[in-house]
Amino acid sequence: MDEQAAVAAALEAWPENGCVFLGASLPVRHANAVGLPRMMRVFANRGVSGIDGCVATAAGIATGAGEVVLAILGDITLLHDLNSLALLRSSHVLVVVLNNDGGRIFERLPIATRPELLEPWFTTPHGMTFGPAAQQFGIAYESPQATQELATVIGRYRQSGTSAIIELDCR
Ligand SMILES: Cc1ncc(C[n+]2csc(CCOP(=O)(O)OP(=O)(O)O)c2C)c(N)n1
Repeated sequence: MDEQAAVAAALEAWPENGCVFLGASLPVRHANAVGLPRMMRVFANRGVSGIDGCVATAAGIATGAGEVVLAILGDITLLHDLNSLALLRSSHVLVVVLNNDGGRIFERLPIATRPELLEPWFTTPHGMTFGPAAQQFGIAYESPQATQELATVIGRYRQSGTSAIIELDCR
């Protein structure tokens, strides 16, 4: 699935004044590129360096606001804070993970001219998907194949009061 189209569809499925957490790296840039379809409360982290603690932050926002948060994250960002999935049993967060198998922002940066360094030290592909992690933490899991299906899934979990990991194959 195209990442930017996925971010646009996820935001389009979100209500006026809803809470959105945008992960560092490409998710926040995609959202900046496509824009918000309506007014929303948008959050992002710098943290120690950007991709750390993003699941915990989204859970904190959900708890503080007392409502569901849409969190759009990269796969490395989600892996970096995987243990915080335990918080999603009591905080209502819909994690949309753009799984492009690594930190693909680096393919757009000057380091991309050094292929011998790029993959082992920057993109760090891992080959993992998130169904088993969702199962381990007792969180619902969905893997919609198209943007229309993504919107339907988001709509369903927005009403449900339960958290979910919604994984998109962006490889
Ligand atoms: C704590 C921390 N460690 C390392 C980095 C360096 N870093 C910036 S982007 C990135 C990759 C993020 O990958 P992913 O979340 O999959 O997003 P994508 O680049 O594919 O959008 C890394 C490791 C960082 N920002 N923060």
